[in-house]
Amino acid sequence: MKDLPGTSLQKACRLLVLFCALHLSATLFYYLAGTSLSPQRSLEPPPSPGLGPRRGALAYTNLSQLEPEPRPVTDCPETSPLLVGLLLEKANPELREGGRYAPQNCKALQKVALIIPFRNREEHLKYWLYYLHPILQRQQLDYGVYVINQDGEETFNRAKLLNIGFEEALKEYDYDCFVFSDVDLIPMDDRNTYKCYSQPRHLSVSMDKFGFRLPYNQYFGGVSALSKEQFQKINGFPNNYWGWGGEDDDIYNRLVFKGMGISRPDAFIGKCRMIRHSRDQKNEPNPQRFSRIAHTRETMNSDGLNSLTYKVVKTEKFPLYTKITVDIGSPKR
Ligand code: UDH
Ligand code: NGS
Repeated sequence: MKDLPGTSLQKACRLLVLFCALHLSATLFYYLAGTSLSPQRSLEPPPSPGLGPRRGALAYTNLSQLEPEPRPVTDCPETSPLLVGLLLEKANPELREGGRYAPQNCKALQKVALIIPFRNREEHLKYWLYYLHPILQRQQLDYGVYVINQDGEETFNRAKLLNIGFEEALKEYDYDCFVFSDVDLIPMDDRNTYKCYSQPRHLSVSMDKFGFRLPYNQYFGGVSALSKEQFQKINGFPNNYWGWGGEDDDIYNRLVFKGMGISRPDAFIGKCRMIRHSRDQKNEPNPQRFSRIAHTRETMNSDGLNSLTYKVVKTEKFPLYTKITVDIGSPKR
């Protein structure tokens, strides 16, 4: 019996539906099997926030496998290859002769002359140079160190030596700031910048020997910084304080009489140590100091830079400083 045309169409449709159902089930099977069988997705470590690109488990395994085997520790060589030789010079390779320095990667904001009054304090000077050079370089200053050495055996005169330092340093370079420092004072914090400010600066404000505080409000001794203009405005420092004491009080008076105030770092940043020592010979307390500081106003315009006389005996350029030995005469008797 021959099939009717309608019946064969029905058969063809059934076949097609069956084929589609089969195709769909196969697709579904492979899809489901695919998700549950991909191992790396479920085993990966969670991304660590903020740690950069995500690394897979494979990467971790490989990295740990690459770690070197610990090597046996051998003896250090007889002579260490890390030694540099002469400490002070080698530790400051960028210094120019005479204790000059300027930063290489930027232009320093100030040209600073460091002036040290000096006689027979070689040990202290070594400490000062050892500590100060690295600090001054970190402070990015264009600087030079001038040790003004009083010649002969006459009574010491700190302020006159500082005046001479000002004049002599200016002959060498166009300094715009002058830091006057005793040889035995070492700052404890490098944020105490050895530079000048809009007002004269007192830097040694918090000394160990005074229990890290000012001995009195007007104290201006130890380390101070004055710009060229500030120094000239007060006619420099007095020349006639022979022996210990009072010259720093006279300088304070001069600043006040010329309408200036004192700028200071805070007591924490201004901490410094004084190298302990006994009193020097020929620097006994000056008995005239009290009467002199009582008359600063009258004397300051005629005693100072404009009355300064001295003779340079010798100038020596050492790697870490310039030493100028001077004959400063004697007190008027
Ligand atoms: N200075 C010298 N040589 C001297 C005298 C003074 O180089 O013979 C210089 C030096 O830079 C010193 C500065 O001048 O740091 C101030 O002098 P100073 O020693 O008179 O002042 P200081 O406050 O000592 O350091 C005061 C006497 C301390 C006696 C302590 C007794 N325990
Ligand atoms: C004052 C002195 C200052 C001196 C200061 C600190 O009495 O010159 O002590 O001295 N003034 C007079 O004598 C008038 S110190 O303790 O550092 O030796 O700087």
